[in-house]
Amino acid sequence: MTTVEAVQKHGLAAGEAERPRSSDWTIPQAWEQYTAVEHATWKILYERQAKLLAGRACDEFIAGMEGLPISAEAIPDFRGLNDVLMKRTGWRIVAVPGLVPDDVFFEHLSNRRFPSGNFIRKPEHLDYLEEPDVFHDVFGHVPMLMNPAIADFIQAYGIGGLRAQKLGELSRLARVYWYTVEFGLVEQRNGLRLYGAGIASSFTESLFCLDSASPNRIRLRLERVMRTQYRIDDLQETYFVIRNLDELLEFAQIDFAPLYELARGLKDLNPGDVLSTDEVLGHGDGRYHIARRQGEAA
Ligand code: HBI
Ligand code: FE
Repeated sequence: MTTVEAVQKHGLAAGEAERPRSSDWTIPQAWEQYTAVEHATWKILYERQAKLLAGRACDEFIAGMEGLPISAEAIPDFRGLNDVLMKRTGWRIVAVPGLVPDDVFFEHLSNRRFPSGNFIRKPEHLDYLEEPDVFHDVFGHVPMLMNPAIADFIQAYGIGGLRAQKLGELSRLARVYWYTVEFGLVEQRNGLRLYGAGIASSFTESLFCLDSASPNRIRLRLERVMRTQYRIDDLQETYFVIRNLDELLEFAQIDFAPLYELARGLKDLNPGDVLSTDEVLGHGDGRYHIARRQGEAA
């Protein structure tokens, strides 16, 4: 989602009151200023998700979590996370007030800096996110940044994002990020596992993406994903599945320009579309989104 879309959709962005003075939008995490209520919110979210992710998140996600100084007890201090992360993959986390403009986001990623919201959601909105907060960004994204393949892929996305902006192809590239880094599934020896941060940080979606009969699960092909619109305000209708995380590493080497060209000649797809050319691992019955649409029509 672009910042403009987010602001149009949700009204004033959460960080609006304290727009940063620095051009890269970074602010201090100000770890000392988190309140007891904020640490308690983290604890509720952490304990709920940690339990759920055993047997659902991929091995690399679990290994990443175990390697980090991250626990239920408190919102992590970025300084401690960065000591470990820097040594492992050369990434570090920088604090931002919420969504940042696309070019600022890409500039950070292309330099192996991951922007993380420094605030945490309100306890009365545990499952509602207006903008990425510290739980989504740190719990969802940082374990995977411990993995070399994802680490390189996200940096390549940053570099590719700056290029895609110039080509006017940002929406197509953003779909690749959405259906991998945010909502990706991967095949592992014990079955399908989640690795996307949008799923890993969501109670409802970490169940839905693997256990529900509703969504489609389709083998990921780059040119297919680039054509596929996504929803930012609800569970996904389709998840795209990779064979292993090294597949993402291959994408980091590919020149996307010819793929954009190809996709431009074809029409965009709706989130729930299934094509005859798809390798379908599971054709969803769509019951969840059908019910939603009936509810809206009533
Ligand atoms: N800013 N903090 C933050 N986090 C995001 O995930 C993010 C962003 N700005 C732009 C953006 N994502 C997307 O619009 C791009 O990936 C296209
Ligand atoms: Fe995210």
